[in-house]
Amino acid sequence: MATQQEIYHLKELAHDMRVKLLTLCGTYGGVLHIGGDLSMTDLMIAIYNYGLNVDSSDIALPTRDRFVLSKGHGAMAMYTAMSYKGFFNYDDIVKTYGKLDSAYGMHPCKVRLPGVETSSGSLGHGLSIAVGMAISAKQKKQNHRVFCYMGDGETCEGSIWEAAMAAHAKDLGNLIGVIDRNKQMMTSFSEESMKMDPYPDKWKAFGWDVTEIDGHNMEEIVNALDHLKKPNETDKPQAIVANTVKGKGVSFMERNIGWHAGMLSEEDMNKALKDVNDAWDKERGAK
Ligand SMILES: Cc1ncc(C[n+]2csc(CCOP(=O)(O)OP(=O)(O)O)c2C)c(N)n1
Repeated sequence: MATQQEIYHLKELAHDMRVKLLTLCGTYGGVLHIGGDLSMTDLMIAIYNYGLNVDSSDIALPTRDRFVLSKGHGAMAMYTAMSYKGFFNYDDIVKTYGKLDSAYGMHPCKVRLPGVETSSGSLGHGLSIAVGMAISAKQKKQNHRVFCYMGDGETCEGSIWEAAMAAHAKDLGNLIGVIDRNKQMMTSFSEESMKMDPYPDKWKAFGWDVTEIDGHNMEEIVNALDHLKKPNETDKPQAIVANTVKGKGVSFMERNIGWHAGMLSEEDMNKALKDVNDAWDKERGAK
């Protein structure tokens, strides 16, 4: 169980990460998947800096938890969350991010970045990879867990549901799916394109244990991570359906289809930074 202090520290990191993402988006001269990065921020901070059993000084430890970023366009959110855990130096990331031949690509490459478990970017594949990792761990009688982070739009891919069925069939209690349910895709709102609700029920129907949370409430995120069953306690794969907001924290980005990806002018960057700094001041004042 996390102490109040630990939760406050995670919130502090999430705020710092928002500032870093928005500053990068306004300064590096290229496009960032800023909408989806901001919907991931609280979850990724909590996963890497609280929930996952990983050690950046021993990245090949067989007992480490595995993390698969299926929503590969959220790479920058993952690199940043990992940097607080000591995997990467943030200044190194921003020096080359998104540039030709950079190790820190817009989508992650495990060959170039030790510590990243899977290359991704083409949506719909991560859960199948995670299922394979979880089957392998079971066969080897290893007790670590495999986390797979998906976008809700991504879960329109049929391959996700094939993998979900396989996870149930193979009794993968060591597999955890985290779904970033921001109800937006690249150019549309999810419910307009595909009618995904009742969304958590779909995972339940595929044999998964499901917890639904507010993906921007650090207490709820930490509580959901705390209550995950251990691989030796269940045969059911577990899903955390996290209700999130694309562009979270920035008034002109939230739920705005135009902000799947983009770059910020200096004026808009300052406006965005003021939004997140004001929210953080309010949060701190309430402490
Ligand atoms: C197979 C495949 N088709 C299309 C794309 C282009 N694409 C990138 S992000 C995205 C939207 C994904 O929506 P979601 O998974 O909900 O991500 P989020 O809205 O959280 O960014 C699409 C269609 C892709 N990367 N891979």
